[in-house]
Amino acid sequence: MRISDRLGRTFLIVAMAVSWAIVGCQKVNTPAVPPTTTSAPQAVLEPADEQAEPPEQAASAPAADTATGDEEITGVVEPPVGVAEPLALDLVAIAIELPSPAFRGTPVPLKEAHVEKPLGKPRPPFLAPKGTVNLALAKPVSASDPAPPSGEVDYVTDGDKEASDFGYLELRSGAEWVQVDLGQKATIYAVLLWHSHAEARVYRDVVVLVSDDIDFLDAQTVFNSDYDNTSGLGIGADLGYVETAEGKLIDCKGVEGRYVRLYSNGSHIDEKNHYTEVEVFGRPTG
Ligand SMILES: [Ca+2]
Ligand SMILES: [Ca+2]
Repeated sequence: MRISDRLGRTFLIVAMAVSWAIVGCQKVNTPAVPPTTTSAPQAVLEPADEQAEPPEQAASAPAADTATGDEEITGVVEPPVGVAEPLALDLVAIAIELPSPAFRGTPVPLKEAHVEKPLGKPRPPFLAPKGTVNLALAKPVSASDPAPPSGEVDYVTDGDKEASDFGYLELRSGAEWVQVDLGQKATIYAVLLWHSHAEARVYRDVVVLVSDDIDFLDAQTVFNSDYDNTSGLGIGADLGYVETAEGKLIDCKGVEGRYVRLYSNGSHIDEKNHYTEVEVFGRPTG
């Protein structure tokens, strides 16, 4: 018994010594950790500080960009953060020349579904990087209708946007399109289009695509109001709109492409398709 007691006490003493030694090691090791852990976060924080700059830019940009949202800014700021800073600061309102209004007010057609409520006031300025211009002016236009009943395809990019019975291109009934060749690949920030704004029409199944392929085998959709996929180009989530002298401005968020194709499928008044003018605001892609 005594021998076992002694053995037990000896074991306890040894065990305590070992545990103290372990604790001691931990206490020694513990202070050794902070220098490495404190130096590591500093290394992480430095780039984090740099990354914290964009929110400041974004916080200042929306103040002047209440209408178009942050998306186009983030879409523009693709290059490294340091390079993006001057670009973000160079956002300016694109220069839009509107035609004369052909009627007063913007009556919403009855029984036409999925149409946005008119803003009731002038459209706010649209911001895009400095140097953004209408690349579609005087550029060649083609159409799905080989023999348009009225007008010429050139009318779509001739710069004349006035409401006139003779100023627009008319395409046959059904889902038809016009296509603008910008001549080179471009970064596109907005498409501005006028069908016929002589009266408050709502054109149906308006779909706008951008592509590098002249046949649009691979294209990006920038607008689609064909909510029930009548034209077979996919279900569109965008609302239809009432045609006015302001035209329809589509935020393209910096999509890249050389060709812009615009579909329509008549209006709530008749089956005809009209195009008075199409403008494509962008910059040639460097
Ligand atoms: Ca025109
Ligand atoms: Ca439809």
